[in-house]
This record gives sequence, C-alpha cells and structure tokens, in this order.
Amino acid sequence: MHKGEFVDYILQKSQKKPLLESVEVFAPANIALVKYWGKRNVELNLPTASSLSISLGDRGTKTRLSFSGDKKNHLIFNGEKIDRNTPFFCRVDAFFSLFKKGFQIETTNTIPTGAGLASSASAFASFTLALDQLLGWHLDKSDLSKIARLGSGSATRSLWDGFVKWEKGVREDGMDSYGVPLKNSLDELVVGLLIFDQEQKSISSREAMEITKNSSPLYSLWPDITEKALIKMQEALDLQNFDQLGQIAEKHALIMHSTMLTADPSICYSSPKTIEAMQKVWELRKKGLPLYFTQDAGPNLKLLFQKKNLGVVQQYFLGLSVI
Ligand code: 2P0
Repeated sequence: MHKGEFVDYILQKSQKKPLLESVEVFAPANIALVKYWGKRNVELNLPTASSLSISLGDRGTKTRLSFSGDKKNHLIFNGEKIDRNTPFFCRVDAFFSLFKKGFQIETTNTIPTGAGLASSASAFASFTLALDQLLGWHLDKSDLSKIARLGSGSATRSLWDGFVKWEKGVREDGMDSYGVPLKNSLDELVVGLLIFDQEQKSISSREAMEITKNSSPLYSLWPDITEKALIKMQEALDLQNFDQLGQIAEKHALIMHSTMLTADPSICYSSPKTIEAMQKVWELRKKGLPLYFTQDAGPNLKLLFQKKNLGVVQQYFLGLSVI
C-alpha cells in the first residue's frame, strides 16, 4: 500500500466539517524510554518493534496552517522562509502533498532541530493536528497518529502528554500501528537535557536505522530485546519504580547505539563530551545517586532522575536544561 492509498482509506472516516481559514496548534516533543529503531515497511514507516516514550510538556512544535491559494506548499520555519530545494522542505512538502490542497505552513520549534531531540516527531504531529482542524476531519487521535506516522515514525507518539506506547502492529497495511496513551504517571520523574551540540546531525536517523537494520549482526536481536524491555518498562510504571525505569531506559539506549556501532559503515552519534557525561553518570550512580541517561540519534544526553535530587544533579551538570 502506498501513502496516498493509506490516507484515502483513513479519510473515509473523516467528518467533513467546513474548512477553516487558519488554525494554530501545538504538539509536544517526546523522548523514547524504549526506542524505535528500524522499519519493517519503509513506505509506511512501520516499525520492527513497539516503543514507549514520555512527552516533553511545553517543549515541542507550534504550527499555524492556512491555505496558500496557489496550490503549492510554502514553509516558514522559526520565522525563515525555507527554500524549496532543501531536504527539509522536500520532506515536509511530500507529507502535505498527500492532502492535495496547497498550504501555508508556519512552524516554530521550542527545541533545537536535528540535535537528537525528536523535533521531527513534534513537527509532524503538529502538522497532522493542524490538518485535522483546518480540513474539518475531526478524526480520532489514533487515526491522526497513523497519519502523523507517514511523516515520521516517532510522531505517532507526539499527539498526547505523558507516557505513550507506539504499538508496532502486525498488519501489512499498518492500520494497527499507532500511538496509545498510557494511564500511568510518575510525578517524581524529571528529564534533564544535556545539550552539547546544536548542529544538524551528520546522518539522519532515517538513513541510520536502515543501514543498521541491513548490516549490524546484532540487529536480529533487537525486536526480542525491545519486547522484553517494554514488558519491564510497563512493570516499572505500574509499580512506580523509578530505578527500574531508569535502568531499562539506559540499557535500551545503549543497545540501540551498539547496533549502530556494529553496522557497516559504523554509525557513532556520540562525541567525547557524550562519553564523558555517561562516565560521570555511572560514577555518581556508584556513589548512590539514582541517575540514568538515555541518548537518541545525536550526541546529547537526556538525564533521568527524581525531583528530590534536582539540586544535586544540577550541581554536577552545569547547563542542564530541566523539563
Ligand atoms: C525514537 N528515534 O524512538 C528513536 C530513538 C531516534 C532514536 O524515532 O524515519 O525521525 O521519520 O520514522 O521518527 C527518530 O526517528 O524516523 C527516532 P522516521 P524518526 O525516538
């Protein structure tokens, strides 16, 4: 099935309310505690395994959407008009072209773009929410999640606050692959961003996950390891067990990066500063501080700790940005 057919199928359920002139929406970024890495279907962004994330509150993407009037899509990002020849424009254009109208897309990120902070997730989730309102679809969030997935896999998880699981689904057409908000909450959990580098990454996660899947000898273990990590993560949330959550999240991120390091060619998103910070986390943990990290497709780390330890963690990591 192609993306166009997929969209036509889902939009049969749309309510076809009147079109609006302009809408403004927000979607939060999310950080995966159990990662998505690798696809079973590239066209439809269907993953080889389910994943689980936490949303980042008011850090994410704001999008104002209206009709362009000339049947083309126009993109303004963080106040700047984006050139039609850039890969960024092409990716956004390909998504909006599925809806055959011509849009004026004005989008602003409250997080650094391309620094492994999942900004494509909040961007495509916000585009989908905006389309839903502008075009009067009024679809269920689970259907919106499937549409957002066509733009970026991790966007399936950016339509809700709190913990969200992306069910991988088993169907070839991807109709059972979408985000599900979890009822769990963990008030003591704090996510801190350690930003070492705001530069665009050297290789996109899209490209990197495909190389990894096709060449790492470790990748065949990934679906099974991830399935087990999800069970333990759900258990940690049910038991409100912060340490178990941190242990599973950190280990799963390290396994993801191990599959990349062993790919051909090797992919290494870490910088010396990343490794230095990891070692500091391990050192502090040995001394009794319950502190963990996770890392996405970039050099920056996200620290996971409890509210009561905020002061001490801030002392050790100057410049930590707390969510
Ligand atoms: C995640 N990442 O679960 C993982 C961990 C990065 C590392 O989802 O090709 O931009 O658009 O489906 O969603 C980043 O990958 O990839 C990602 P596409 P996406 O958050």
